[in-house]
Amino acid sequence: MFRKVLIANRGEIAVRIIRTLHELGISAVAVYSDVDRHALHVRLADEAVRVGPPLVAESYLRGDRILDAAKKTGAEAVHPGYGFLSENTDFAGACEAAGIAFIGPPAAAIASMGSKTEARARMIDAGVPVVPGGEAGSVDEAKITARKLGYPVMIKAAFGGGGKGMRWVAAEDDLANAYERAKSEATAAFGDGTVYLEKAIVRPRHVEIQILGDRDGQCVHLFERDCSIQRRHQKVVEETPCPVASGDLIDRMGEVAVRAASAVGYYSAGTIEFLLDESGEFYFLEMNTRLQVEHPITEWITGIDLVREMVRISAGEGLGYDQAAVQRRGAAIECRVYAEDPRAGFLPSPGTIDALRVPAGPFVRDDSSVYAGAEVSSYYDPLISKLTAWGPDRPAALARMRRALGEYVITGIQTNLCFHERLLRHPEFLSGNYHTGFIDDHRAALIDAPDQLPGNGEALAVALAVAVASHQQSTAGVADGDGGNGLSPWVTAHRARGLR
Ligand code: MV4
Repeated sequence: MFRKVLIANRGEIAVRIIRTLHELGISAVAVYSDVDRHALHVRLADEAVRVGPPLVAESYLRGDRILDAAKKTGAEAVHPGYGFLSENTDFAGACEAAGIAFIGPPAAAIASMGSKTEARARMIDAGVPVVPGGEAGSVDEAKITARKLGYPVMIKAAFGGGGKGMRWVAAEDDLANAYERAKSEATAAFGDGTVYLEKAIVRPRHVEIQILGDRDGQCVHLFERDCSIQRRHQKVVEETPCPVASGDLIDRMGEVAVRAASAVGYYSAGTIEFLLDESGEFYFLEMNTRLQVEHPITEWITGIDLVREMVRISAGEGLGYDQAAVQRRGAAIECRVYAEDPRAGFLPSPGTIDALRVPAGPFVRDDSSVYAGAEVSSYYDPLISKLTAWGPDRPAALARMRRALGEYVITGIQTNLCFHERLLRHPEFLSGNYHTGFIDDHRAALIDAPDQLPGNGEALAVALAVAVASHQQSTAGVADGDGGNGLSPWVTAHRARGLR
């Protein structure tokens, strides 16, 4: 096993990785940019190395400097987390060439899955269902392909991601225009304007399967996550089980996911994304060759520490268990807490956190890297916390999440906590019958609706902030600083937000 590992990342995921390293008795090396000098991941690590100025291109994306830091500190392996260099074939290759283990999949598997057209071809060969599609080397070829597939179709960038270079085309009249736009967007974003066509799936759900494989070729799946609650290709809430999927469907998706990973010689943790259509058919979408943001909900239902498994596999250890030994229990949900203002079009809201009260208690986990007085920088992702909760079934997990959200207080910046509180009370979300268009379809109820305690919400919020900032514990039920409304400063935050 490794004695020292460098974490090539920042924020909550760097903190989360350091925690597992410490549980394994491994020394952790952090890297940081100038604005992160006082960040939690730096404080928690055993050593830390500056890698550059705030801009990611000059710090967290500088593979050369990060490798130098690993060599200098004697780290035997690098964990890339998610984002940044985590799916960079050259970086993975450079680590291995330098004799430093890359805690992730082989570089060749990252490369195969990085090209959507190559990935589709490999998946078709492996017998994995993909969305029917075809080539679109010119507008004329696109027309022929689209007629074969039938409208609506999607134009997609071969090297795309995150919805960039992607266009929905309802009818042939719109094809030429959409084609040119997708092509120029793909060229600008990915330096390669190659596009192809897929038949459009109407109102799909995004359901993904977590897999784990070792270097001896053993591979298992750890069930699914439903990630359909997204906004502009940014996930907001994830849950497991998928509320509409039968055990039989998940067994079949899991078997296909293992086949997909094995077909590219995959090892480490990875995720196979599927679109699930309204008739219950599923199609391979893409593979994420990294640890994912939403991995904690899988940890909740399986009891398996995914980071620990990645480290063990990278060090050459076998999985040591088969599919039958991977059992699921209960339900889990994640709410991503972003520093953003839903009422201002979800504009990022960087700044200094004044008061912070983090939820805790039974079966609640908060993965974050913030503290009272911490600065949420505009240089990086506005994700400040991943709040997850477990319950024996979906209603219990949701009730726990509502309880936890009600404890959460963050002042000094805007957050989407109120959005989450509303989402977790929305009848349609509670029914489990939602799809990837849910947030757009329910904007009014989730964002624009007025507070349910007119006039009072603001005063309560202020009273609460004062209470938390001064660390008043529960001695006085009705404290002096209650804002004159007669309510305890420890009133739950969702009441302050105008929700029950
Ligand atoms: C699709 C689709 C419908 N039909 N492909 C969006 C991001 C990219 N990774 C794939 N995406 C989609 N591909 C076909 N053939 C609908 C989407 C899509 C989507 C997928 C998953 C989660 C949220 C989404 C939101 C809008 C569109």
